[in-house]
Amino acid sequence: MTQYSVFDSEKALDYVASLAPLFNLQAPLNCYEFGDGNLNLVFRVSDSTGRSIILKQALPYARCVGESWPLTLDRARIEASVLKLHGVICPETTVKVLHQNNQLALTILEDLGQLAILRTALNNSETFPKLSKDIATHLATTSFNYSDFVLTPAKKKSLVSEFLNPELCAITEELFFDDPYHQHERNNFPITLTERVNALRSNTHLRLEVAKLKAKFLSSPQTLLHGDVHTGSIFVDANTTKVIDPEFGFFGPIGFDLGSFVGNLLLNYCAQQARIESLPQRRQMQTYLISCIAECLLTFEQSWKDLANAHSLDVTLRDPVYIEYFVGSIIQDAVGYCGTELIRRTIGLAHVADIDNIEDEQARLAVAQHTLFIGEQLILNSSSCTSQKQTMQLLLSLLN
Ligand code: SR1
Ligand code: MG
Repeated sequence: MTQYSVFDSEKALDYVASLAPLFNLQAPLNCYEFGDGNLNLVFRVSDSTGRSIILKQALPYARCVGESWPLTLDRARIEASVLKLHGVICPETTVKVLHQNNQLALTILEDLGQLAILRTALNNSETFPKLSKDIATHLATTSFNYSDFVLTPAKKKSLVSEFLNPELCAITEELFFDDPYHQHERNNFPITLTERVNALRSNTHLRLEVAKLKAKFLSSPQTLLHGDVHTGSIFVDANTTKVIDPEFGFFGPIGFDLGSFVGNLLLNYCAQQARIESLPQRRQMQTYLISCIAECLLTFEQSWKDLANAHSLDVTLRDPVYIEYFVGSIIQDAVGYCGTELIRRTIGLAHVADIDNIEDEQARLAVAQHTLFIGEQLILNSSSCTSQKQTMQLLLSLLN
């Protein structure tokens, strides 16, 4: 079976059955599709003993829009390859790839069904003690090891060309940096936000900062990014954190992944205002989210400096003064990208369930106003944030 065709449950089951010994599965097998993401098909195949695996297949179009938005199948190769490279560095926090077939645009992955999707769990007010440290360590360690501090220039250039990923980068370039700041049919916001959106669009300082962030996204191959670290790309329980879904992976600015993650925690923070009625319970959840952000930024900052001071191979970049400067610039970028994530998830094409599932229209609107305000302020003030401490000072001033 080498010619690409879109799988249904039967085809997925047959494919897995043909390789069953590889996954230690015993017949009879059972299969169903349960993907609810924006882009792909996701099947679970389980056996008579209760063992199971996940088969993920890329569709030749964006699932959330339909066949009118064609999309490269090569994203399946990118995703499996990023998982393998990140998995070598951070096996504990990266979902395991069991099998990869680039022609069929499919990947077989370990089943993480015993864990929860972070977005769903946060929306149910669940908290996870290891989450922020795990994600910060994952992002710091993978980004350091695929940066110029470690890779030879030749290896780095060869990897950059392996992970160009132009079509998925174009989605990010447009959805993060173009659409929200212009009139575009893909944008999605209630008419009641029009005045606020127009104010964002006519803010020349904001547009300048967004243009700088886009330019950096386009032209700064600093490391092999995941490219889409939102809370739907993370599985969790009390002891485990696993990152999935890096089909947007490419060599880009290190602060992008960190900013996306923090942005999603902030989206949840704002949404909790309308989700949790009881004031003490809401305060508890929001305090947890802020402490996650603080711990994540601090762990990232310290880990990156420690790694760079101890393990940099490049004779010039390993200068402690440069390392200090460079980590500061990552934090600054992360603050800016975090702001763009808040804005695009509020008024752009791809929203988050945290906000969209708030039933009360007025409450939902108030949350959207809040995320737009925080997003805008983070973008405008990112140049004053070159450390965790400065970033937390800014954030706390915006949230109180
Ligand atoms: C058309 S894809 C929309 C969004 O879903 C993905 O998960 C990315 O976040 C992308 O921006
Ligand atoms: Mg995804």
